[in-house]
Amino acid sequence: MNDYEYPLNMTGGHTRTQLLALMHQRLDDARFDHCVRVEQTSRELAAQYGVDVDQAGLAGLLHDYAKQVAPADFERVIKVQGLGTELLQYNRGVWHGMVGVWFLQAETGVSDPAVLQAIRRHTTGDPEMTKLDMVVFLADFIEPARELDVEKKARHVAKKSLTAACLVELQSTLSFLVSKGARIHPLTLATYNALVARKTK
Ligand code: DGI
Ligand code: FE
Ligand code: FE
Repeated sequence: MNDYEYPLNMTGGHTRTQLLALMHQRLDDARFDHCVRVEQTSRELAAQYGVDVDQAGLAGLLHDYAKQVAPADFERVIKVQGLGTELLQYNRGVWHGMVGVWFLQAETGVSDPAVLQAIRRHTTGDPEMTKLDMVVFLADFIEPARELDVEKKARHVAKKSLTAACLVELQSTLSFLVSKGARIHPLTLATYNALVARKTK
């Protein structure tokens, strides 16, 4: 399928094929296929924006590893690890990245700090987002199966500016969440404001 391999010191000693098998234990086929597409898009964006292609590809591949972990299991980790009761007010949409890395580390041994950070930040973003974090954040939104007009717009903007394309994504996510009456995580808002400031600098 793909002829690349990741450095074993980034993967907890697993070959890519072994990582795919581990992912299949946690994810249904549709989510698994999305992850492989995000891997490919992350590698392309990384090459375009001068980011480490292996870190981006690996983070893209693994970004939704915990997407289908049971909510009760997330709640247990949030409590046991003392991640704060505020976090309990959200749901799997927010938890699977920032809490999901706990499952990823425990079950795969993947330990590269930059890779884990990009996964942790892939849903809300972070005001201190690095280029690697932005690549994975954006790849999730513009992978080839994403076909909404706003996703096409972000794909187009991504040809010129990583920051501007991430802002298109955040505008869309925030509008969507507000339209549903959902609680906005403070990091989602802080990231939006930080990227607006970066863009106007
Ligand atoms: O995991 P994916 O579906 O590929 O994409 P994602 O990780 O970017 O987003 C997962 C969900 O998280 C999506 O439905 C929107 C939601 N989300 C993102 N930011 C926030 C949020 N949900 C709440 N309640 N608050 C947020 O700030
Ligand atoms: Fe996700
Ligand atoms: Fe995703």
